[in-house]
Amino acid sequence: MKKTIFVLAVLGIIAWLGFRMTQKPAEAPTTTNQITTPTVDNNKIPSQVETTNITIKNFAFSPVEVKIKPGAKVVWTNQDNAPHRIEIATGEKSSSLSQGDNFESVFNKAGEYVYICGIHPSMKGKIIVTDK
Ligand SMILES: [Cu+2]
Repeated sequence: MKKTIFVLAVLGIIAWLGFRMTQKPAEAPTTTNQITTPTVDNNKIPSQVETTNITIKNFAFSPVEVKIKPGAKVVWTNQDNAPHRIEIATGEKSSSLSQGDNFESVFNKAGEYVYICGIHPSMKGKIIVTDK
């Protein structure tokens, strides 16, 4: 009888220690992950995401048509004194871009995306997203 109680007590201590040990490391990696993961991701993003730049100058997009791979990013930069606003056929819109402002969008799905300037609808451009 005494032996049983002793065994139960030992098992109880082991269980308690085990619980403490599983709890403590669980907290520590969470903290380290929060610190290390964004750093790693930040280092990966510039090398992994292809970026294509489009200039807005003299009321025109240049180049007017670009071909990119799925997952690539397009960055529009307004070099005009006049404000421009990107409106993509997907419904995505930029705010009014002043001179020097830029707008970026990532295109994940293959297809052709026509966009215009919401302020000057005669300004048109096209993004072709293709794996080929
Ligand atoms: Cu415009």
